[in-house]
Amino acid sequence: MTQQKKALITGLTGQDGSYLAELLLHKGYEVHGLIRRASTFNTSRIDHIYVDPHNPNAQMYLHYGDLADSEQINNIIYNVAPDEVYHLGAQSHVRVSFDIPEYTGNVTGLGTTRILEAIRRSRKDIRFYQASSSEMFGGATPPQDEETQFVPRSPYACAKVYSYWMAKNYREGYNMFASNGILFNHESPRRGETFVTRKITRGIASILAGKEKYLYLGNLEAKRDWGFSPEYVEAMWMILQADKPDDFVIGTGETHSINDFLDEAFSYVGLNIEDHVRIDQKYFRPTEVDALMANPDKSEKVLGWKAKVTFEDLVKIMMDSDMRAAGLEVPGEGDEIISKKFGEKWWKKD
Ligand code: NDP
Ligand code: GDR
Repeated sequence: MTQQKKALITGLTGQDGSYLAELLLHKGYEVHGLIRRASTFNTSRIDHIYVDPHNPNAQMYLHYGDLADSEQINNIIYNVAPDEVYHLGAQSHVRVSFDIPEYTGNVTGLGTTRILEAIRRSRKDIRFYQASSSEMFGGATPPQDEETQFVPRSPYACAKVYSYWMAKNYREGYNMFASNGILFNHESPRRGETFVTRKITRGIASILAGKEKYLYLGNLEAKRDWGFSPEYVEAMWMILQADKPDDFVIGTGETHSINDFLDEAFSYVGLNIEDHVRIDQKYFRPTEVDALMANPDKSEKVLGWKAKVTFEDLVKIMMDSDMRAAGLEVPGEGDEIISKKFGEKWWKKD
């Protein structure tokens, strides 16, 4: 019998952390997660998979800590002794990183070094996944791949570039299995409410429910390569199962503007954009990333990973979910896409 694998996830309570935990539990892993103490509950994305540790069936364990606290990180990595560490924890909001650049550098940048150091000091054979980002490409001309130069355009992106290089440095300097997944934007019904896709689908649901009249947004011209989070956490797992540590771009290979997203979402529910969308300067960024589009050829060739959910599918999946949450009747095309493309899906609640 093969031994049960143990994984530690930072950022367990976030969009990706919650799907990844579900995927790893489904694969039979024992899952450990770093969570922050908050004065209100911050576990809504993982409540449905949480089992009280007194229960003999419990396979997921939570550990209080913070990426700014190296002592606790050292303790957790030493005591848990995981086989794999998925480092997803970060101050992940690009616009917010302009307001709190130092904090973002500490958590999104130095947080990675704290984990890498803890691994190096405890057991160097632990496999490490770094949540790198297409934001690192910033001002580089699309399409972007593993060879594209980084041109970071925000404190967040600068912190991620630092983390990317630290992962590579520990791979080369200490022979550690440290890999970067350079993931392009990926969304889902669990996406944080202030990222643009979720803000739009949730905003439209509120308008339909008669709670709001307008949706206030910033730059509608920017283009992104948007995919579906559950598929992207599968890529993270595949990256750590590869024969050797390496860096991989993960994306769909398509790009669309915020305007395209609005068109698709408003037409899905039969509303008029002009009647409901207003521009507010406060959502613009001091420096913008104009266009991102992945060239994901390497991940398809080496990992066998390819996105199934298209841009149009994604909008429908997110609209159905937010309309359901608002107590509205749902068009249902998003639900159909999920069952057609995934059959028996491994994630439960959305
Ligand atoms: P989220 O913002 O949804 O989740 C971030 C997670 O990090 C949360 O669990 C949050 O905890 C945790 N966190 C934040 N600050 C700290 C801290 N100081 N100490 C410990 N934990 C902390 O991000 P996503 O799930 O969308 O993304 C996961 C990772 O992938 C992030 O690193 C992100 O930067 C990166 N990424 C994301 C992409 C995307 O399109 N989603 C694309 C490329 C990279 P809490 O719940 O308490 O706030
Ligand atoms: P991004 O995602 O910055 O790409 O980072 P976000 O959804 O915040 O912005 C995408 C684009 O939409 C424009 N935009 C707005 N954005 C927000 N949040 N709110 C608005 O009202 C609004 N109006 C227009 C932005 O200017 C931008 O061009 C996400 C995060 O998940 C990162 O952690 C991750 O690394 C990258 O994706 C890949």
